[in-house]
Amino acid sequence: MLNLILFGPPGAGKGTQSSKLIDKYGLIHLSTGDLLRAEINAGTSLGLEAKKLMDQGILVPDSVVIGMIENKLNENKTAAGFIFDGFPRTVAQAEALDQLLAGHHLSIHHMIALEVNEEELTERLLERGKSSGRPDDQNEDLIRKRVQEYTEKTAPVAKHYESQGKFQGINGIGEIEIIFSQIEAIIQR
Ligand code: B4P
Repeated sequence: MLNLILFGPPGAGKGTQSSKLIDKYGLIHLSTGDLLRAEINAGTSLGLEAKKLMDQGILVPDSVVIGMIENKLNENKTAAGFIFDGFPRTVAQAEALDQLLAGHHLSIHHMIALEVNEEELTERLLERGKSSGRPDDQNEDLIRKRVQEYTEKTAPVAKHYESQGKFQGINGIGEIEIIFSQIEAIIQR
């Protein structure tokens, strides 16, 4: 069993590296961003509420994303492991995740943080916005708001896992394959 958190600001490459990890290790990908966008596309009331916040670059309430993760853990009891991508994004979400995993006799093995500066993040997201159709990728002010939310509410989550001896930071700028090999080195350690 391998349970990883991929951590970092918006556009750091969490989704990109997650798909490579899934291919190699057969893990279940739990991306709260993807789960929320699925709710939006399905037109559910949860999706409609989440969209209002996501389109402003604001985090959705903890209770919403914690409930989604709980459902997914219950649906995948025989998984080889999980990649948590974009979750936890607040200290309250991190505490809830620890509790949920303990209830399944599981725990996090590594939190791997992709470190990327704000200028590079903005450039990447505006570039993705040209083809993704994501409203939150198409406006520089909105991207800066997302980075501000990250700095204020999400960055403190690193300390939570640092205190458990699970935090590992790596340079998220450079070739995707080289970043992936650094992640693999952490997993195999
Ligand atoms: P997410 O969907 O999690 O979006 P993200 O942070 O933009 O994605 P990521 O870092 O995975 O970027 P990617 O690899 O694609 O969140 C969206 C919104 O949902 C949030 O703002 C929030 O409102 C809400 N939300 C989600 N989870 C929540 C939670 N837990 N609590 C509350 N609210 C929540 O990479 C970006 C781009 O960079 C891509 O185009 C990629 O090709 C490129 N790239 C990747 N690696 C690269 C590299 N090494 N070099 C150059 N380009 C690279």
